Amino acid sequence: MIHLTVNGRSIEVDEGSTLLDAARKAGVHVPTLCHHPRLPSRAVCRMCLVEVDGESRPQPACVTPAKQASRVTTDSAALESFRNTNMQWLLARHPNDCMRCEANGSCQLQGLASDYQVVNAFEFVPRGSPEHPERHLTDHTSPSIWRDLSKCVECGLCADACGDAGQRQHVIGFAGHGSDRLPVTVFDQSLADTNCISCGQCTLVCPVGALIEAPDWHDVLHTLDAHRRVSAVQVAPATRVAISEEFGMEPGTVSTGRMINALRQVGFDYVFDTNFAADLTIMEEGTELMTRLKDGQKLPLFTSCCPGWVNWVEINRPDLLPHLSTTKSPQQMHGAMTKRGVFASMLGPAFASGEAEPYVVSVMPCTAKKDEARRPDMAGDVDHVVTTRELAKMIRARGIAFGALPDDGTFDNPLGESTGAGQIFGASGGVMEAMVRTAAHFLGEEDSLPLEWHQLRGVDKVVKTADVPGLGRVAICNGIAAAQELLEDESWRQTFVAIEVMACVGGCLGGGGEPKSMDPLILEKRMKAIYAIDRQAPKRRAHENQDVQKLYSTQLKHPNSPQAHALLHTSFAP
Ligand code: HC1
Ligand code: SF4
Repeated sequence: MIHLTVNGRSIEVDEGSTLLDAARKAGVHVPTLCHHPRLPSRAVCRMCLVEVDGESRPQPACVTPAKQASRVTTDSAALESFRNTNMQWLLARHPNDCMRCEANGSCQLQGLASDYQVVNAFEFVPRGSPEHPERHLTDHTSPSIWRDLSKCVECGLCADACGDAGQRQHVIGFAGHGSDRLPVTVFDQSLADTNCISCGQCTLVCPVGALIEAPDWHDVLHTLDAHRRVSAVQVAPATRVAISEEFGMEPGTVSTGRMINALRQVGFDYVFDTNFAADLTIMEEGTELMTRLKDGQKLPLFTSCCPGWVNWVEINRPDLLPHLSTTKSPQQMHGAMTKRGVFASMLGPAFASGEAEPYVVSVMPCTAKKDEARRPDMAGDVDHVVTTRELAKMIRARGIAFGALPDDGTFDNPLGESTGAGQIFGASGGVMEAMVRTAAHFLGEEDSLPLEWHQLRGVDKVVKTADVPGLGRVAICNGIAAAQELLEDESWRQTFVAIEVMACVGGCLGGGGEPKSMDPLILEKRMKAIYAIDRQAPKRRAHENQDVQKLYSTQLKHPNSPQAHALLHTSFAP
């Protein structure tokens, strides 16, 4: 252990800790703008400079190792004055449009400007460069991610989140020097023309509003206010947990009932559960796996409910497309059932015939779901996708006191009933665990195989595997970097029967549309909550969902039937 003092407070930290870790442990706030607990520190913003006895110059706390018996000062008059001047320089290059910015209220620069009561004394010099007048600072070409480099503070976190420390996509990298330096795409292309997979991890770490999810929430509120169509919303498994964080609750707090009540107050006529369609996905995908096993074809089967992963395959490895399950994702299945299936029939003949259509919105922890909803094969299943962060904005815009709502709302039916299997879709390994539970049933091994598969759980950025008696070996790629690692060795072809890939580490609970968090344990906390919901569920296997079974007996006949294929399956193209 290392013993040191921070502002006179004695503190003990582990070997390898930084001065920033020590300050935080001592309960001392040191400002940062370019630091994120899940990425390497670059020490570029200089906001975290601290004084260390014996050092002639201030040191950046985020990269300076804590040393035995150090005496550290974080709040001297000289440091405060330096930070204030630093902020003035940053603000001199930042547009002053906070009121209209999507990051308003969550922007770290805005927070620091307020903390340091900065009165901007320097002349405003916009970003971009006279040398590169052609450089596009704003880019709205992607259906998932918007960029506005005029707001960039050059922290580099987006480049790291997209690079080797994160998604290994390298879509964003720095170009230019001095005042011209900006994180741009290769050849300064529009995001839609790059190999961006829409995962949104860059938006999770951007401390300002330079990278955000393409905002759809304004359109949703306007559409609801027009009251022209029957409206329905579906909510993803991971959202009911993370939404709590947006309203100051402890990470891992489950807010299912509160969220349902809030969605009704926002103005939706029907509130449904994506988990219902996750159970349905298991019936379709599990049956598809059984058929492929019987035919010995196109194995291993890759899951296809993560649109970031599907994008990656289409862009980088189209040869793998035959291995992707043709089953639509739960979001798209749910949309199809709402627009053209059981819910439309319930609304009456005009809806059943397609003459009238309900307005369908989904709330997802994922930015790539926006792009998925626009895929040509499935366009129209879902009208608008909003992220967990956007849902919080909608709730605030409506003046709803989320924390004061009772946690007692219930989903509408049909399309609202679900099992614990649908819930665990929100965590890395959950889709496979749900599939294994139902495959055991298909194989007549339900009593002999375990319900819980702990080998498949966890948020570490690795490939997880398990041997399932009667089925074979299965794998989980926790994050797109883990998938690339698995594919580097051709043995995956012979080793596995089924492989789950989620593009974001942790699965959907770590999705690019989730609340931004500086808690290093945030993924673990959300994951625990997701498995707790499953443990408490009265039914925990997808095939036990009575409404799903009813759907088969009335409309879809049986899993993978022609009727099911028409509504619940899709195709992929390079
Ligand atoms: Fe997901 Fe899924 S689990 S992809 O992460 O298969 O986004 O939560 O809704 O569609 O169910 C996301 C989450 C989500 C789908 C389901
Ligand atoms: Fe990279 Fe994902 Fe951001 Fe695209 S969305 S730029 S792939 S981190």
